[in-house]
Formats: sequence, C-alpha cells, structure tokens
Amino acid sequence: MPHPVLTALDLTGNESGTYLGNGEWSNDASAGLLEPVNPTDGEVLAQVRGTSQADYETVVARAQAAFKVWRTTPAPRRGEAVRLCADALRRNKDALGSLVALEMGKSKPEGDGEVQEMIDIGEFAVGLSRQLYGLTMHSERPGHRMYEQWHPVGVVGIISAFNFPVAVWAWNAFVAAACGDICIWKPSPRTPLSAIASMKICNEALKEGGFPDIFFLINDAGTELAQQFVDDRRIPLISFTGSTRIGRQVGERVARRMGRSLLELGGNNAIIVEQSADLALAIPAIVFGAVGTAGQRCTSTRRLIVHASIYDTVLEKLVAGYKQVEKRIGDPTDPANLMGPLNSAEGVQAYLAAIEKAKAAGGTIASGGAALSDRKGNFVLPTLITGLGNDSEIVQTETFAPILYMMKYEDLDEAIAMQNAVPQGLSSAIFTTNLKVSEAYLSAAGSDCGISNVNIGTSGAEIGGAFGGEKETGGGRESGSDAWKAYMRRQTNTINYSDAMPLAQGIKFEL
Ligand code: UN1
Repeated sequence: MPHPVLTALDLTGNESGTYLGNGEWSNDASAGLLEPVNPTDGEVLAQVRGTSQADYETVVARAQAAFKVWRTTPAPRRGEAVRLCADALRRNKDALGSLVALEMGKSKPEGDGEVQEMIDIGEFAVGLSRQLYGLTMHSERPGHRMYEQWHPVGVVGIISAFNFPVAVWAWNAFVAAACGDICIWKPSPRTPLSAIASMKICNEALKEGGFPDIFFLINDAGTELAQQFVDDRRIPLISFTGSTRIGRQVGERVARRMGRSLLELGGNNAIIVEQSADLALAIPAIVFGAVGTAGQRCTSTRRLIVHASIYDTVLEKLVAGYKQVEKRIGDPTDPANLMGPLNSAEGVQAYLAAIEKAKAAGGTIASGGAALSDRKGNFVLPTLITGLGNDSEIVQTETFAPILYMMKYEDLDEAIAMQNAVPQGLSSAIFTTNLKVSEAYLSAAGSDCGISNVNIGTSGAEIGGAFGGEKETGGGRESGSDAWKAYMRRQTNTINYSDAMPLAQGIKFEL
C-alpha cells in the first residue's frame, strides 16, 4: 500500500520518472529504478523508473520542437500559462506540502512554505512576462536608432537538490517559461516523487488551459544520464543547485562546451550578534536559521559570531532554545514538530563525523551532539559547538546538518573579517540596533555575500530578490529582481533610417 500522502496526489508508488510530452509518461524500465526512502523510518516509499537513453533523446527532441513554438508565443500569454500552474499549486498546496515533508523530511509548515514559494514565484513570473525590458540607446550616427532586446535562450536544464525538492525547480522553470524557454528537469534522486507530483499538477493545468508542453522531466537512476545532460550542446543553459564539489564539475563541463551555467552551491552562513542587538529578535532567528529544515538549507546558519560582552547571555538563551526544539523532533508530517530527520543516513554519518572532528579540534558540545538512537530514521539532535576558531577546518566546511559553531569577537572589523573568511559567500546577517554598524556591515567593505541581512536571519529569503552568492557559492542568481536575464540572450540592434551610410567612430571608407 502506498503511503496515504502519495495516494492523495494520485501517486501509486510505482512511478515513471520520465515525462515525454504529449501527455505521455514513459513505461521503459530498462534504465533502472530509483527508490526514495522515507527519512522518518527508513522504508522505501516508491519505485521510480529512471530515464532510458531512448527516452532522453525523445525528451530533448520534443523540448527543442516545443521551443520553436514557445519562443514566438507572446510573453504575456506565456505568463498566463505560468499563472495556471501557480493556481493549480495553490489548490494542491496542502497535499504537495505534505509530500515534500514526507519525502525530504522537512516539517509540514516548511513543506507548505516551499509550495508557497512556488506559487509566489509563479505570480512574480506572470508580472514579469510583461516586463522583459531592454534599454534604448542614443546612436552616435544621425538617422540611426539603437536598442537591445531579450530573446529566450532555448532549452534550459534544471538540476535541483533534495533539500528544496520543488521550489528550486519553480524559481527556474516559471521564470524561464515566462522568458520563452522550455525546461527539462532532473531532480535529486532522493526526492523524485515531489518532482513527479509537481510535474503532474503543472502539466495538467497547462493541458486544461490549452497550452503546449513546456516542462519535461527526467530522472537518473545511476546511469550517468546527469553527466550527459550537462554535456549536451542542445541545452544552452544548465541551472544547477547542489554541493560545491559537484557544482564545480558542472561549471567546468558546461564551460568546456561554451554553454552557460547558473550555479547555486554551498553556503557557510554566519550571523554576527553585535553588542546593541535586540536578543528577543536574535535568538529565535538564530535557532530557526541553524535548526530549521534540520540545518539542510544552503542558507542555514552555520556560524555565530557574538560580541564578547554578551557571549555568555546568548549562549545560555540558545541552549534553552535548543532544549525546546529537542522536545519537538519527530515525524515531519505532524505539524506539531519543529524538526524532522535528516534526509539520508549518509547525512547522519556526515553530522556525526563533523562532531567528532569538532571535538578533536578542541570544540565543546554546548547542546546536542548525538543521533537519536531510540528510534528509526535519520533523527539527530540540533547541536551547538563552542570553543573553535573560525579557521578550524571543520568550521570552514559546510556540513549539511543542524550544527552551529559559536565564536567570540571584540571589534566589528574583526567580526566582519571572520564572517567573510570562508570559501563560500551565500547568506549573512547582523543583529544590531546601531545604524552606523548596520551601514558599515552593508557597505562595500562589509559582508561579501550575495545575501546580507540586518535583524533577520540568514535563511528564508523571499522570492522577490535575486537569490545566490559569491565565491564558491557559484555566483548565480535565481528568482526575483532581474535574475530573469540569465534565461535570455541579449541582442543589440542598430537601425539606419537615413539615406546615408555613416560608419561608427567617424571612419571614412570611400569607394
Ligand atoms: C536552498 O537551501 O537551496 O532562503 C534554498 C531560504 C529559501 C531558499 C533556500 N528561500 O532559505
């Protein structure tokens, strides 16, 4: 019997991982199976057929053909297609939010919140479809006009991670669809069900609205299809979300074929708590940032840099907060729980190994520090570690688990330097009520991250802003602001409406 959360979305537990277009899901079972595991009890949730070579070719060929039609469909009409998807997701928010919670292991409110991000970016993309603006320029030549316009780039490959199994696709796909692109999605092998359900919801809405296929799905059951996808010259843009280790390979491979990549990789996000901070704001933000999603967001708070004068107070309050969370660790589909399991058994191993390293380096466990062996599944305690320097190897490493390293500082420049002294540059935050401190932190000499906040934590970015980071985070920007430009190609046009043929830069070339 499939889990009731699956049946609520018409999933049977025996799924095709390939949407071929034309309403067809492949039956080809030759490319192996993915077996997503319920992180709460270790049971296999379903069997998903991977994408075969033949099916991959069909998907790419159909996506290319679809692009020929979609690229000349008026952008506001494309926006209408995305609007229907967002509406359908709104109707299915509860069911899809539960599936995300079940398969990924994040809490039910966070699962629902992830679906809300899909709806939000969908609505953003509807407005965007009337705002794909280019600039006009004044030509140096008389009787000439110059402007730029943005055209869709083609078939976009989206490779998403297990931690945001549906929202990351939507940030890319809904914006790309409004821009006139066709998307092929390869989700994480750990969360194929959330992807299949999202595709079914959106494709059904598109079909009802009389729209053609714009979203395709493939799954790699260990056949190296993902590598082939990354190397495929027919796919001009690969948007990859995941680890820095794999992202570096993706970036290099795509660059080798002169394609474009949009990389959203690791973070090692810090919060600075300055001496004027309002701790009533800071403590809940820190606890959510470090413990929310069991520390498996790329924006999770991993380092805490606290002014020496308030260090002991902050530590005491945090330990009290962690004890509260400990009482509410459990089945993520139960909305009463604040923290679910880690997504995988490997995640638990990485968590335990990091704690051992931290101890060996001289760290002290102020709270947590162990897996929960009294139950099935990948449950661990949220962990707070003190006594390590920022340059300690484990502090420099992104461990995708609820581990927070707490450090002390004396002056602001030192705190900012510590915050920035990691290879990653995704998200950052300061808690302060001092205007000068806040502005210094946000200045060119302040935080070096793609996201920098004052009096809110490092995670939970809204879709309206561009999302992404610097250095080993990969430099990509997705979601709001003008991130849409990544999904389009810019064309500069000069038009001569005079009777003369003047050359630019005053060059004379008389025949
Ligand atoms: C991620 O972890 O891959 O800012 C993305 C946040 C979310 C996105 C996280 N909106 O925490």
